[in-house]
Amino acid sequence: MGEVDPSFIQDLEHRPKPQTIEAEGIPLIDLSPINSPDSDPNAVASLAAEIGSASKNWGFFQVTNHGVPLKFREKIHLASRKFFALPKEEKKKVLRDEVNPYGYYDTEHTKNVRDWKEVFDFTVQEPMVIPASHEPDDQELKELTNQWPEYPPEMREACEEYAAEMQKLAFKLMELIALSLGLPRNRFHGFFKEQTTFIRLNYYPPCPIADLALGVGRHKDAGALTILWQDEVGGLQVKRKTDGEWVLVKPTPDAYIINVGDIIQVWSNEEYESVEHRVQVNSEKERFSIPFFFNPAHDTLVEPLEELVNEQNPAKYKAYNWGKFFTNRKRSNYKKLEVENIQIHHFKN
Ligand SMILES: O=C(O)CCC(=O)C(=O)O
Repeated sequence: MGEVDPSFIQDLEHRPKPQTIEAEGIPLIDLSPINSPDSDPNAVASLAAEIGSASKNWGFFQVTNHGVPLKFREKIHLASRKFFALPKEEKKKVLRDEVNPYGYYDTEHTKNVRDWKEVFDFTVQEPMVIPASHEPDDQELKELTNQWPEYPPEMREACEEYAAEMQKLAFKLMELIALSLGLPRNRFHGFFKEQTTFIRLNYYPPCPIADLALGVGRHKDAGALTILWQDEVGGLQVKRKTDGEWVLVKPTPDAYIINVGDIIQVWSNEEYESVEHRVQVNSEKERFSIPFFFNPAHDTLVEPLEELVNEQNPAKYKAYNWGKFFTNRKRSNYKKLEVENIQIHHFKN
């Protein structure tokens, strides 16, 4: 790349620092108590408490012994490598756009600055039903389906198998989060009978202006929960709650990184917090990552759970319609908008 497109350049205050602190403190949590056949209730309770304190103090944690067989992750990672190695014209045969947001894309913007990355998105429950527009009075819905590339031929199978494993892990994590909040284990299940969950394959090519651009600009995840796999290159940075420093999440082999999204922040009435994160790019190495965004049905009215509010702790948010929020947020992925994209703080009481 000779002349770099200025749309990649971050404002001075958002550029990555040359030296980044490694986040020693991000909890590494062993999920074996829920993955053994005769799970001990005391071990599950202390696991839930660990997840609760990580969600409160960091908004992020890593999990090991998560029950996802390695072969599924290896298969999707390999398919992803093969897909992104294809010529642009081939990848663009499954280009995503404002009509169908699933498929390949290389000009995504986060907070109105272009990200140094290429992505391939697919929905987990097909068809995905969402509002046809972000306009509050428009009741029309639309159905979205995936676009699968011809190459590599195993892409669809690899993605679908991996999605099924992620679903299982996501439900287990939501159960632990429910227990950690003193709620019945299956309290969240009803919200995910129908889903707007999707998976993204991220590819970050080496970047000649790694000190000026970001792979993904700072953002919080709008959905309920994210389960992320990152390769050994590293680049994910989390804004530490205690001092606002950007700290690097050191890759842990075979672990998944979990972060609480905005919806859990609202459901928990801010007991847990959705934390800002971003991706630093590398001037020499390419990097791959695979986030799974666990999102409820489009018609979910997101509001603090009634069991968690009372006179002393009144609801901190007004209810909002998830489908409209999601559709509105997606608009800013395609073009540089003149306004800040929609955030949960717009619904604060
Ligand atoms: O690549 C990563 O580590 C994180 C990606 C991410 O935050 C995103 O795709 O929203």
